[in-house]
Amino acid sequence: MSRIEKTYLSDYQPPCYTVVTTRLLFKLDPVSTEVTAEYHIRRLDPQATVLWLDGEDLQLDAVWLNGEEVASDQWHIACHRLGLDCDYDETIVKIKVRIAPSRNTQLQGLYMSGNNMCTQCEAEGFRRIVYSIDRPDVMSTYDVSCIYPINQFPNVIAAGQLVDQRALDNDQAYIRFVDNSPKSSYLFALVAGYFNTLTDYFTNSSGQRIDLKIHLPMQYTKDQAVFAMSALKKSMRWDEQVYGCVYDLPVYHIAAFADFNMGAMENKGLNIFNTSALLTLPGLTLDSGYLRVLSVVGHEFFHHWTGNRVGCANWFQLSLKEGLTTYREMRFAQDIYGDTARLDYIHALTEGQFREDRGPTAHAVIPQSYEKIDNFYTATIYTKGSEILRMLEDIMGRDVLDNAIQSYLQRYDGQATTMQSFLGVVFEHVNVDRHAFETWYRQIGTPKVILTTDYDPQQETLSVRVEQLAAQAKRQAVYEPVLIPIKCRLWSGMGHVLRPHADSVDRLQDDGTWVISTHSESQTFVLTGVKDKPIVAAFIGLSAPVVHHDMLSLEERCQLLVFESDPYVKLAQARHIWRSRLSTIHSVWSDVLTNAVSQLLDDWEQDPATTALVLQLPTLKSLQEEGGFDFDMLTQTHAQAEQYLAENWQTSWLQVFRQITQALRGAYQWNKKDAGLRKLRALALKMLVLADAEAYVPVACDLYDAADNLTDQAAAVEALLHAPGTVLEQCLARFQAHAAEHELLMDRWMYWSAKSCRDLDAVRCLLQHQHFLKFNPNRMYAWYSGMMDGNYGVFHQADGQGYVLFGQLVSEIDAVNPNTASRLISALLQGQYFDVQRQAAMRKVIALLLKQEGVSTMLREKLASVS
Ligand code: B3K
Ligand code: ZN
Repeated sequence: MSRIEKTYLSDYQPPCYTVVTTRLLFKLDPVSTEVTAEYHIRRLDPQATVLWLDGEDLQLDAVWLNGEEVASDQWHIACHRLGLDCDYDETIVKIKVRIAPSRNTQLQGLYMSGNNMCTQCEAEGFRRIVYSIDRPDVMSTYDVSCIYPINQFPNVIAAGQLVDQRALDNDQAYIRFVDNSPKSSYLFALVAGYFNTLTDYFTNSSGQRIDLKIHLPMQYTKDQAVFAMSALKKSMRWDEQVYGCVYDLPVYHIAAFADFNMGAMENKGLNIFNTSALLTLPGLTLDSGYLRVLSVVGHEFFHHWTGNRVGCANWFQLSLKEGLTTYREMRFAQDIYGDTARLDYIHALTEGQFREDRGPTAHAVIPQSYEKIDNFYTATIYTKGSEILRMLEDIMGRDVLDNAIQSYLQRYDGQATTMQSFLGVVFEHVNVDRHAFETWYRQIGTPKVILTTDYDPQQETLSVRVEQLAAQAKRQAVYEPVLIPIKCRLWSGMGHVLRPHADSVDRLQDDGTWVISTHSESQTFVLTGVKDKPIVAAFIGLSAPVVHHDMLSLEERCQLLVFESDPYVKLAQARHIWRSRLSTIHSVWSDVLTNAVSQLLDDWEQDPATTALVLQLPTLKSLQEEGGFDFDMLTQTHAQAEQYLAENWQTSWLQVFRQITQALRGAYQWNKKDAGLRKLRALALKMLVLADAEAYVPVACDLYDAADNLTDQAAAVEALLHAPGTVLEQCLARFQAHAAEHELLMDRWMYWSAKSCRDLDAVRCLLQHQHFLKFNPNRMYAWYSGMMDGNYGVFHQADGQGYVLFGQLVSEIDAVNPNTASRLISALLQGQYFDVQRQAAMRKVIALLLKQEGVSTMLREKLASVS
């Protein structure tokens, strides 16, 4: 078994030695690459006499200390560390190792993606390239040389200034890059291969020209990078305008590969992307995919300041760069695409982060310990970290927060720092209860807020009582109140906005919204000047990362569905309605709900995207994993409710379908308006096929045939998932035939194939398919999402065989790539929401996996969270 020690925040010590300069020489060869590192080491702690260097999966060839070779019997290698006696204030340490990129299936360190070579060093991948002080608070300059076979790798790129390049004998070549601004080792990057390069430039606000280059492996045409390039330029301009963050290196490289553990990596001057987060074409990319590319390109660019220039002192501070950068990314997406972009972040919070908080791997935004930090690139660190900051907008206004962020960046430029330093600057700008705000970072779990209101028509006052407690009371014995802004709007029963007196609330706006903020366990606010009995639309825009309850009647909820313009409030109310109706033993439907659905469908043109989201039942997975359902019962009621929704409004769905089809004539364009229309039309088509397959399966097939884009093809396939017979199979076979051209289309095919398996035998069969590539994270996530989005019932079949099959698969993937295995396993960690029989079956598989020889530390840390 691999190493099991934990790292604790309380044990953090600054480094004893630091690295001033790093010189690297690579002799690139996929089978055996020789890496020589020469470090100028400076002692920081005068007491230190042993220099410890991190290393993993390295073959150590030689070590020199101040020019003298150190005999191998003088090396101390233990627990992935090399110790060298080093009683000097300044030392030159040189180390030669060998690594095998072609056998590196973990995709951490230097590895092959097809015939190309690339790196991934965050969080601890640099130590898989060469022995190093691999921690974020050690920052060094980099001088990187490569000797490489020119025919195999015509393009070799590292960050920094290209200072030398020449041909050598024997078809070898030499290249050298110098990066004189110090960076942490996790930001090191190198790529080598045969690339198609899209070039452009950007003139920064100081008038300096920045060359922009997107490098794609040869099988991808440059047009697939055009959208990403424009997104990059938009991000650069936006960051200058909003935060005054100017990019001042002469060149910005992006390279993309099909084998990558996550979306992208912000290596300074040389971002590396997963092709899935960079390439776009209408026939390749869903509408949601375009928004993702815009956001991820922005995110990685914004790291240039929040992360790279101002870094983290240790990995416990991860949210300092990831929460803050996600916040900046969200602002950018909203500014460029429009307010509906916010819904994706809300979804990531309510479906991803809240689920994490309810499960066994719940952790604080600043965790106290970890075994593998790679397990902590989570929704909590990213999304909750971002949402905590976003709250300050509702309390103080966006400008104040923007100024605070700018001051922080100016003050800490060039340093690796902590969340405390950041908050120190923030509190110079904002006047809120610091303790109650900081508790957000320390406390594990989602707060629950209960709102009760009392209207006094004589006094025209509305009392709003706010109570906060832990959402998972059983898991959180002690709950400390946090600072919570609640943004609201009041509606009369006739659909008019009611404005309270401005002095009884904070930040009363023209649109009738206002804010109350609390940091007490319970507090009552009295609003004056409320002229009519109001319906409170609360937590507009999800103004705090909490679950919230109110005492509205079904009728009031339905009124909000119709009156309120904020998509989050609509969605939250719809979700509440579906959830409570699906859990009643009575019929799901009632007159008020029926009327609201009819009205929403009549008024669909007001906001097609939100109408689609509101009229879509929450998924089985999301309902079940919130607790309170008998799974078998839920599966039945869910299907019945959906069927009724389809049949009872068949005429409306048809009308919507026809009108939108009319509106969408013309070639595909990605914009908010068309994307919203396509989203609602997709739902309408699915409903029509559910209502009358015989009549509408041909309509779906026609849409598939006529589609000039993947989004409409997806609408047809998703509708055909509900069709009887073999029509779906035929459609997928056609899709597969042209998907062979592009692995991202093959991922889509895998997603739909997983979704359409009707039993475990079909799943087994798919696992044997030649395109079921266990070493490729994208393919595995595609299969997994297909299972979880559309085949949840087969995965959770009562005899537990789905879990057994899944356990075997995860174990095989773990042997290849622990990162992927550790992400997939989360499906098995939600046993608490299932019946005893299913829980026991999941536990059995977990126990078996834990006992397996060679289980990775990453996977074991996750498995151990439930045992
Ligand atoms: N910083 C990287 C994620 C690295 C994940 C390491 N396991 C991407 C990002 O957040 O921008
Ligand atoms: Zn990031």
